[in-house]
Amino acid sequence: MYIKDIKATRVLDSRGVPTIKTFVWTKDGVGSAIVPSGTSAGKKEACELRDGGVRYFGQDVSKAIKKINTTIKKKLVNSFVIDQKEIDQMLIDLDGTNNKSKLGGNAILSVSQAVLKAAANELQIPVHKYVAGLNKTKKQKMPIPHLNIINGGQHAGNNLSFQEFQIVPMFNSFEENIKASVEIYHTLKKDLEKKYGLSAINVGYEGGFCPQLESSFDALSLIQDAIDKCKYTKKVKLAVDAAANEFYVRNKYLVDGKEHTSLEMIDYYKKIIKEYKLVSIEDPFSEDDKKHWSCFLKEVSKTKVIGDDLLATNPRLIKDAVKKRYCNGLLLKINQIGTITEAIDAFNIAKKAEWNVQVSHRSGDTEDAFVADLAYGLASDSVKFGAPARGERTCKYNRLLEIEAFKNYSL
Ligand code: 2PG
Ligand code: MG
Repeated sequence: MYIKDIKATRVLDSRGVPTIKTFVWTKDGVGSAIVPSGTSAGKKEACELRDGGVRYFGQDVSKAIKKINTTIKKKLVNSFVIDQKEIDQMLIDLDGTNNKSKLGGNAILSVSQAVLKAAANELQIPVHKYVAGLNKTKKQKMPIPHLNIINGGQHAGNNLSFQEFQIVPMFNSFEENIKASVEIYHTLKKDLEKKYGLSAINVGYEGGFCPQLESSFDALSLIQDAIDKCKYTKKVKLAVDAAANEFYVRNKYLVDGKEHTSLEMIDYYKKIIKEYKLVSIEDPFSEDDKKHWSCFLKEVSKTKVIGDDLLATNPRLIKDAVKKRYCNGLLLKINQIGTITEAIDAFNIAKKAEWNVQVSHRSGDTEDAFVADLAYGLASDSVKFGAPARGERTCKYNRLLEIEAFKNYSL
């Protein structure tokens, strides 16, 4: 049950950027974890330690790896591997900063996550079950997937201002949800090719298509048409991640080629909600425009307003947002905060406030499917892992598919 050794090495994320893979060994087992990385990252996220300089254009992580292989290893070897909370606290204390800038949030998370996997291995139970045990989840459940099938913003080489246009299937099983999503994805692909030519079916960072469209309305209409064509109108809804930080310039929002004030954006969102019955909108405003988060929340009733860059999975920021009523949903990204324990705290604070919690991947992701186990183990309301295409996205959907298919088996 004790940690015998820890080693980290450099691997690549889905954008071809270096990231960290860490292994944690116990006497009889091993756990490993690869950390993801964001492109449209919020300002309050845990610091990602990168080398700078010329290697990998400054993106290398050799310093962070060295910290794991020396300082962190020295501190954690001989710790009890199932003491997740204590180990995470040791990592936080060892770092000693409030944004994990000394050791790097990427270094810390890779260790925190690998420790969890090593513990589950040691106990010979599935990772999701171990997560459920950590947080005393009463009943594990399959989350509702949000699949990002048109990419824009920083994730695509097109002119769409919003970053993600998602479909939200609401069938009774995860398998049916994936089936419907795949059918819609391929229908959309055919429609795009027919209407705009082959270049429209190129995909962005998260596997969604990136057609050159005039506005968010066009993107939502195309998706709605594909849903209707597949006869899923009643069961599949729409959602958006605006990622508004990215188009907030000098107190204005640059959307569809025009400048909008915050109040005009409220009207814009109300219009798309009305027309497309969105189930959720993520980051409708910049993290620096908090006032309009609260104004907006007062005006929407059924649509969930999800905070991502605004909250950075940070328990302190989430508590503040609950109090000030900025939003009613949390996007949970473990690398924004840097340890599993703090991510679980974030989850619990949000659930206590009766918020929706959506466990999320990053645009720079990897073949590590841990977030699928985390979502199922915590019984999160929903997940977003990108399109139903490309390995770093499908490995997470596939993990939930296999968990559902073999419910009575230990995997
Ligand atoms: C987001 C994420 C993931 P990134 O904004 O929600 O989809 O993007 O990882 O680039 O921050
Ligand atoms: Mg987001």
